[in-house]
Amino acid sequence: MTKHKKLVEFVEQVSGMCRPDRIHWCDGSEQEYQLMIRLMVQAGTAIVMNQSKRPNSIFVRSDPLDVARVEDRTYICSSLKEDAGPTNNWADPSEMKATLSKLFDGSMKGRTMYVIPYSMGPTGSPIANIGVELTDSPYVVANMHIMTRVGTQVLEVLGTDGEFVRGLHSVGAPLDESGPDAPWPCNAQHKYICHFPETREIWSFGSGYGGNALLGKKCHSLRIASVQARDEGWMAEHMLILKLINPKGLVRYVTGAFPSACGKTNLAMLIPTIPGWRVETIGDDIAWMKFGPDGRLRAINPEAGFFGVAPGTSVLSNLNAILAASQHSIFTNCAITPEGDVWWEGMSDEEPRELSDWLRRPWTPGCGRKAAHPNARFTTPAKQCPVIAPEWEDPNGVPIDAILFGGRRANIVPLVTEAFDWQHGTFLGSTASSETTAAAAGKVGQLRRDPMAMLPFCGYHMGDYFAHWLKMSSRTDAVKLPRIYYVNWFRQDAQGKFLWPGYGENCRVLKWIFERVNGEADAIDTPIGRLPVPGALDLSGLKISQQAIDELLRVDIDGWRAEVPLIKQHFEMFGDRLPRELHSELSRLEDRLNNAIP
Ligand code: SAT
Ligand code: MN
Repeated sequence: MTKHKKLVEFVEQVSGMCRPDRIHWCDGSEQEYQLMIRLMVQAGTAIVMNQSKRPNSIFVRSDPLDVARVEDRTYICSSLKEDAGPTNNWADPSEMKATLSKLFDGSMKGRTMYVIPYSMGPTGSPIANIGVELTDSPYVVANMHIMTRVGTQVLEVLGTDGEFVRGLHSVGAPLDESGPDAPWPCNAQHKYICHFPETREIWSFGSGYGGNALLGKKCHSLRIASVQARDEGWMAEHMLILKLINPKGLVRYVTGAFPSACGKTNLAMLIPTIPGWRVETIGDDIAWMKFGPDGRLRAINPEAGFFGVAPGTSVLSNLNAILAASQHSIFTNCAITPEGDVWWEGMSDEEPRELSDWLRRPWTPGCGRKAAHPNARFTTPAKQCPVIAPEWEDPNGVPIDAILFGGRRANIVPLVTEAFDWQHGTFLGSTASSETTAAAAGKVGQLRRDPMAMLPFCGYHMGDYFAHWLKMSSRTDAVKLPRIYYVNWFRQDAQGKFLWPGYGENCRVLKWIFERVNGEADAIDTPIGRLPVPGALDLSGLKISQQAIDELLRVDIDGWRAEVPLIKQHFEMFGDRLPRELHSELSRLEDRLNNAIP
C-alpha cells in the first residue's frame, strides 16, 4: 500500500464510481502473474500451452469484435478543439467525462479492480515516467507485467507526492448473478479510448485489446507523453531503437518510425546478411528522446516487452523474435496446434494438418480462412530477446546517429533517401505515407499520410508537433543532430512483386547509413534528397538484378511531380499551424522537380 494521498484518493474515487467487488494492489511479483493466469484459465480466457513446447505461456482468444486499436473511437479531450488538431477526434473534456462517468458507473460490479503502478522506462531513471492504471482485466495486468515495470518498487519511487499519469480502464461488462462471465468480456457497442492531455489522464472503456487497454503503451507513452515532451522540450516517438555494430566493433544507434505492422520489430532484431555486421535491440515500438549534456539526442525505450505482430514472424523473417517468444509469453488471437503449441500464417512454409483457429473453430489447410487473426500478437519480455543490447536499460539512453522514416509504398518512394538537413528531414517525416495494415480496425491497403508514423498517436495538433520537431534542432549544434533518412522496403515491380528482399537484407541500407554518418559513403543529390551513388550500397552476395536495383533507387520524376499536389492537399489540413519552414520545403521540392530532366 501507499501513503501517496492523491493516489489513494484516485483509487477511492474510481472504485466509488466503478464499484468493483474487490481491489487488488499489484506488487508485480511472479506469484501475482501466475494468479492472473489462473484467473484467466478459470474464466475460459486463456489456455495454458504445452509446457514442454513453450514453458509458462498462454493462448488467449479475444472477442471477434475486439481485435485491434479503434482509431475512430479514440479521442483527445483538450479544453480547446484546435489543440487536438485535424488528425484527432476531439471531445470537450467535461462533456466526455460526463458521458464516460455514466458508462463507468458500476462497470466493475462483480469484478476485481486491479491497481497497477507502472514505470515507463527503468524504475527510478530520470527519464522514466510513472503511471497508475486501474483495470478490471487480469489479461491487462498480465500484459502490463511484461510490457512495463510494475509493482511495489514503483510506489517507492512515487513516494508520498510524486506525479503520475492516471489511467482508468474497464472492459465495460459488469457481472451479475444472471450468467457466467464471457471468455473475453468487452463492450463492443461502447468503446471509448479517451485522453485528457492537460490533466494527464486516460479513460478507456469497452475494449480489452492491445493499445486500447494496455494504457502504458500508446495512450501514455505516445499520446500523453507527446504533449509532455512538447511542454518540456523532448520527444516521444513511435520508433524502434537499434544498435548497429560494424566488423571493427564500432557502434551507431538508429531509431526508426514506421506505422504499426510495417516491420519495426523485424528491423529492431535484424540479423545482418553481411558478414561481420551485427544488430542489437534497444526497443521495437517507442522511443523517448532527450538531449544529453553532451548535446547528443539520447533515446530510451520506455517499454519492457514486445507486443509484436505474430503473422509473418518466422525463423527466417525474425529468428530473434521467435526465440524471444519461446517461453513466458502471451499469444493473443493465434491458432493452436493439436500438440498445444502456437501457429500463425507465415510461421512455417508447411501448414499444420489441423488447428484450432483464433475463433476456436477447427481449421485445416485450404479451408479458405486464416488460422490466426492478421493482428494476432505475442507479448514477450524484452530481456528474452537473444540480441537485446546490454545497455538497453541505461537510464541515460543511447546517443542517436540516424533517424529513419518509412512506410509501405508500392511505388515512387526509393529504397533509401537521405535528407539534406534536419529541416528537410522533418519535411520527409511530415509527408510520410503508408498503405494501412490490420493493426487498426478499418480497411487494409489504403494509402494514407501518416506523419512520423504518429497519425494515430500524436496527442495534440500535428501542425504544432511539426513545429516542435523543427524547434528541437535549435537545442544543439547541427553536427550533433542525428541524420534523417526515408526508407521503403516495399517497392514493387509492374507485376506487383516486391523488388527488395527486405528482412536481414535491410542491413545493406543500414550499412550505407552507418557509413554516411561516418563520412565514408558517397551519395548523389537528387530533387528528393540524397541517394546512394551506384555501387555505394553493398550488394555482395545478394542475388538481385541490376534492373531491380535501378528501379529501387530510381527517382521517378513524373511520379514525384504527381505527389506534390497530394502533399499540398495533406498540408492544407493543418491550416496556419503548419510551420512555414515546411511550406518552403515543399516549394523547394517542387522547384527541384521542375528543373529536373526526367
Ligand atoms: O495495439 S497496439 O497499439 O499496441 C499495436 C500497434 O498498433 O502498434
Ligand atoms: Mn506501434
